[in-house]
Amino acid sequence: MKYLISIALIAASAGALAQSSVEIKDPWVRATVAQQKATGAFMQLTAKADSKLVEIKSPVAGVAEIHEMAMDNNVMKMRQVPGLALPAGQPVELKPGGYHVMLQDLKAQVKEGDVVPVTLVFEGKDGKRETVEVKAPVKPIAAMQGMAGKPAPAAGHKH
Ligand SMILES: [Cu+2]
Repeated sequence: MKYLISIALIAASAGALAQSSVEIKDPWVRATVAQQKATGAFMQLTAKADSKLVEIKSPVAGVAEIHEMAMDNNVMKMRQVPGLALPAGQPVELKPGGYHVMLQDLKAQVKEGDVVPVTLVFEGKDGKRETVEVKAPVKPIAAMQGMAGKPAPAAGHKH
């Protein structure tokens, strides 16, 4: 038993050491309908020191790009940006209607309940690159209207 506990502790501290210099919170990918070829991935990034998100990869998509949404002549348009600046200590939101990761050339439908691996490449001020993989759960399109969702089935309802 003691042996098991120490293994668990080692695993936990190794996990902490492996933590990236950018904190990634609440990653998610928007579910698609059949035949849809593109979707968005969203998350909140907080860098410990000034850095940049420079590259995105995901096995579900042939092409992954960093996009921004911006008003252009009163029309909301999105365009690719070469990188996303992450100022130290400042949370940067990737969310519907703003910056997002565009997953294009999807190889299959992305369904609610799936978990999509997304690889993020960050570049520090010194030019050093760091690769971090996150597992982004797939949420239905309605999730963009808020995080409320359906209440969990009444767990206390026992017979
Ligand atoms: Cu886009």
